[in-house]
Amino acid sequence: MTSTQDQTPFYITTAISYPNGVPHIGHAYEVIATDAMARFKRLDGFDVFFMTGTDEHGQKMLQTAQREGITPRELAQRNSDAFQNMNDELGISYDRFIRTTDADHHQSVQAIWKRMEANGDIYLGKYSGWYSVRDEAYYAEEDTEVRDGVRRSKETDTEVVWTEEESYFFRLSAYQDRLLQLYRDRPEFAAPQTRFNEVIRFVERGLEDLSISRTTFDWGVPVPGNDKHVMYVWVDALTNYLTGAGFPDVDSEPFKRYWPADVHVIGKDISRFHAIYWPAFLMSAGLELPRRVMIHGHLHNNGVKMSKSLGNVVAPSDWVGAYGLDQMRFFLLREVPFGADGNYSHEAIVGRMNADLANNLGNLAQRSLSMVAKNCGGAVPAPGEYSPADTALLAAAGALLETSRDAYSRQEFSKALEAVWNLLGDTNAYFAEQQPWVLRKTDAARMGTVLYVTLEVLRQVALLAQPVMPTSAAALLDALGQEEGAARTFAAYASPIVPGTELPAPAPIFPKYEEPAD
Ligand code: ME8
Repeated sequence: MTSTQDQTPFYITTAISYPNGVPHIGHAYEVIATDAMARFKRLDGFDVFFMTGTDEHGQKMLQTAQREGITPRELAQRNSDAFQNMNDELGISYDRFIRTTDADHHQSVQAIWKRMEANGDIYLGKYSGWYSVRDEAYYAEEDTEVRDGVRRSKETDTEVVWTEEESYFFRLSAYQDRLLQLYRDRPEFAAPQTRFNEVIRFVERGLEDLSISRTTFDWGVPVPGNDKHVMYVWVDALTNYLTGAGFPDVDSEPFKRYWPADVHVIGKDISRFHAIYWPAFLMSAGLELPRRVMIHGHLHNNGVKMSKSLGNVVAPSDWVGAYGLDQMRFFLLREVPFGADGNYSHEAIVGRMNADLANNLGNLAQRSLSMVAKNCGGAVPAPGEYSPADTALLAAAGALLETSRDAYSRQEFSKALEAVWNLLGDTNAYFAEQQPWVLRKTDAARMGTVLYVTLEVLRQVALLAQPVMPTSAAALLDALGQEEGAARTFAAYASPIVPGTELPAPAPIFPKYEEPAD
């Protein structure tokens, strides 16, 4: 067993959610995708540090708390717990759940501020402009419009209010050239390309200095040396990624090991903050930039945006209850190409559960394992000489680890799963063609070979399914007699299933979805 120190580090994060409400399926989508990536890398021998959490300061939190008649700290505590519970219910393998009210984060935010200030990038001025509390973002006048007597951001449709106050500014305008140079030098810095292009166009239009403090409320981290001001919530929020790695102690082991982050996984509405502001702050602070910002799309309910007023917001736990956790994880990552906007409906979920999981995988496993139980003494049969069909199928399965690595390296989860399920389609065709149930009477040795090949493909499929469906894949690996530990990592991918391995009595892993009786 290699020690962690010998492994290549891999630091991955989600956005940190505003705990001004309870989590919905969009939040679940982001953590599930990031969790699949983290699990894939762990299985592939990396020393993974995976962080998620909650973004607890700012005006939006304050306003929601005031509406509810509680303190922002109480609101943050209540809903941050709800987010953490969601993570636990979804089997998210996070290493740290960070809260921006954590003491070490407070220090970290003040330290990045001081570094930016020491670099001459922060000055005191007066802010007047349009602020959206919902987005915690400023908009230029031309990016707003008045409809029904309310001025709104054209981009996000949220209400903006005229704000005038003394404020510290970050010299974002000075970073335009350096940012454009970064985008040219590192075409992988943000993905997918269409969303990266939007970021590049935005920077090309020119950047204004950014107001980074507020004086009208105090729910935030005080500005060092002037506690009339609290920091703009996005300076505070983005810095969570550094805090997790041990900043401000840049000489600490965790920092040297995990910074810069490998991937920040975020949604499309916050690409500007991550691909423009964040690298500019880090350049100013003299810190390395993250390697990649992966921007996913948003999920829509039957084609309609989720919103509280429409009452179509789905709670993640409802799906876990209705469909099962692994089924839900599979659906989310298989159905929608990561990066695109996605749609979900009961029919689409049931379709995937029945076709991909119950039929293509569950049924194949059940049929082959029951035949082994009945006809091979409950142990993996020994293969004879391979036919061209056996060799072709085993070669195709053997190549899937590389295909998956390649797809995961770009967070193309649906592509990785599509490749595995195409292979399952071929394996089902192979099983039907070879007719092991006929061979049982005519050529028992050949039946053994066909079952062996099928079990070996299932073993490789189960290994690759683990990041997406940890519990079901583990059940399948149990059924295939694979011990926990090394045999379940990708290092074991090319070590075929051992003839003679005793198998437990098979039990169905992916039942068909039945509509509940009224
Ligand atoms: O933006 N589908 O927090 P947040 C998919 N605190 N993803 C969705 C979604 C949907 N329908 N709705 C939201 C914030 N998300 C900030 C982040 S990071 C330093 C600070 C995603 O709670 C959204 O795109 O509004 C974001 O990535 C995440 O959920 C948290 O959103």
